[in-house]
Amino acid sequence: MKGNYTFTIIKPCAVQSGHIGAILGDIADAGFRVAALKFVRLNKKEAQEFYKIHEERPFYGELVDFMTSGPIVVAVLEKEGAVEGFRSLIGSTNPKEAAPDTIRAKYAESIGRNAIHGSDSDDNAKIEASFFFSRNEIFNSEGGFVENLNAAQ
Ligand code: IDP
Repeated sequence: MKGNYTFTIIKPCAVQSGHIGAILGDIADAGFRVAALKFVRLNKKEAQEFYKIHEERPFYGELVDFMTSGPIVVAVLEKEGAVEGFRSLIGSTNPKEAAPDTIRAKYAESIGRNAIHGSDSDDNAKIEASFFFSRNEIFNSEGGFVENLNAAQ
């Protein structure tokens, strides 16, 4: 069964360009509820760990440098079929290939500086949300704690 939660990052380029409000507005307009939200800046070790899956890819160093270059907004979002729905909302990795009106088409500068992250599976949504948020920082629609994103799905 497809889950109801996903995880996102508004990346340093979009924060720096003043797009936090517009992007959160697009996310809300698409029917996602914010379950957790934080404004943070990663250090190098944290960025290397978060993107460890891309360690062997040629752009890994560039990605880590970029993701530590300024503050980011991290959030957990709730909607039925959240992971798939959110990937459609943000568009392709390369903004040149992203469908019109997607967040990357609107706010991304390049394939590296592509404005926003969205988890690619329910399992990764849980892992990525847990990287940034503790159990008492993710809320359900009644304001209670979401103990386990997978169990809640
Ligand atoms: P995704 O974010 O759309 O899931 P992935 O292939 O998982 O795309 O790549 C993770 C992130 O790595 C991308 O969002 C982008 O910021 C960066 N990235 C991917 N390909 C390149 C590249 O060719 N050059 C520089 N950065 C890249």
